[in-house]
Amino acid sequence: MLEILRPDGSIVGEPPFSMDETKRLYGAMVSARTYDTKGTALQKQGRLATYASFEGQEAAQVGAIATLRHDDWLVATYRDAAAMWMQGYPWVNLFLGRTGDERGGSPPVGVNVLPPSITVGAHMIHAVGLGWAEAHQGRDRIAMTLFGDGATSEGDFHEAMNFAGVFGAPVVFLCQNNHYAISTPRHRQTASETIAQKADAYGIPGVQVDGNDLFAVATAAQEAVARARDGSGPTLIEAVTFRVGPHTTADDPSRYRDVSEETEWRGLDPIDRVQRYLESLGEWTPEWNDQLAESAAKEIEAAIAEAEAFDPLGPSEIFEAMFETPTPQLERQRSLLVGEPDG
Ligand SMILES: Cc1ncc(C[n+]2csc(CCOP(=O)(O)OP(=O)(O)O)c2C)c(N)n1
Repeated sequence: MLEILRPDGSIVGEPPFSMDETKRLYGAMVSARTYDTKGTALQKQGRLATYASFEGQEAAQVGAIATLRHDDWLVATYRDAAAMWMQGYPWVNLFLGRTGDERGGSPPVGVNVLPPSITVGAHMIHAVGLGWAEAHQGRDRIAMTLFGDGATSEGDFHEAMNFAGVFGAPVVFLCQNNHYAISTPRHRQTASETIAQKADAYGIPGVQVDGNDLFAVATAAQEAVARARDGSGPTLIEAVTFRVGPHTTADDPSRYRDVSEETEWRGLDPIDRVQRYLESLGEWTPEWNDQLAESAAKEIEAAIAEAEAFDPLGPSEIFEAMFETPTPQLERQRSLLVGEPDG
C-alpha cells in the first residue's frame, strides 16, 4: 500500500504538491468538511432528504481530483460531493440535488461532471463511454470515476473494467474502499485480498494506496491520469479509507459494527494529518485555520440560501427532466397526476 504522509504528519518520499498547492488543498478539505457537517445538520432539520456523509474520505476525493484538468470528466456517486465540487460542480447544485430538486442535476455549461449516481456501479460504464468517446474524437480529455467497495460486486464494474481494458479507454477507476457497503463489511464483499488486485484480471495496472493520505492518493492519481492522457489506458486505484459516519442519515451503524472501529479511524483523520505536516513546517496556525473555516462557512451558508430561494417545483415537473419531447405515456401520466384533461 502506497503511503507518503504518515498519521503523525511526517513524510516518506516526495510530496506531489508544492507548499502553496498543499495549503490550497488543505483549505479545500476544510470546505468539504464544512459542507458535509452542514449536510447532516440540514437533513436533521428536515431541509434536505437523506444525506450521505463522506467524513473521513476528504483526502481520497480532494487528492484525486487535484490531478485532473478542469475539462476532464468526473462520474461519481451520492457520497462524492467533495470530488464533484473540486471539479467545478457548485455547492448550490449539490444542495438542490439533496432536496430532490432535479435542477441540482444541471451544473453550469463547461462543468464536465455528471449528476451523482444513486444506482450503485452503473455510472462506471458512463465514464468509460465518455473517455472512449473523447479518444475517438482525437481529444486528450480523460474520465475519472469514483465508486465504493460495494460497487465492485456489481456486474457493471466488470463490464466497465473489461471494456476499458480491451479498448484502452482513458479512464481512472478510483475505488474508495471505506470498509462498508451499508451494513456489509469489506470482508463479506469479496474474497480477494485487495480490490486493487482485481485489475490483474482485466489486464490493467492496479494500485492500493492509503486513502486517508492526501499525498499517496494524489501520487497514484497523477500517474494514472498521465497514463490515460498519453493513450496507455485505464488504471484501478484502491484508496483504503473508512466511512466514520452512518451510511446515510437513515442508517444506524451501531446495529452492525462496534463503535471502537470508528474511534480508531477517527484517529487517522485525513485533515488532521495534513495539519500536522503543515504545522511541523511552520505553515499552519490556528488563526489561518480559523480564517479558512470562517470563509468556508460563509460560502456554504450562501449556497444554502441560494438553493432555498429556488421556487419549489410542482408535482408535474417530475416529468420534465426525462426527454426533450415527452413520450405519449409520460404525457398521459402527467395528466393523471395533475388532473388535466387527457389529450
Ligand atoms: C444497483 C443498486 N443496488 C442497491 C442499491 C442500494 N444501495 C445504496 S448504497 C448501497 C451500498 C453501496 O456501497 P459502496 O459501493 O461500498 O459505497 P458507499 O455507500 O460505501 O460509499 C446500496 C446497496 C442501489 N442504490 N443500487
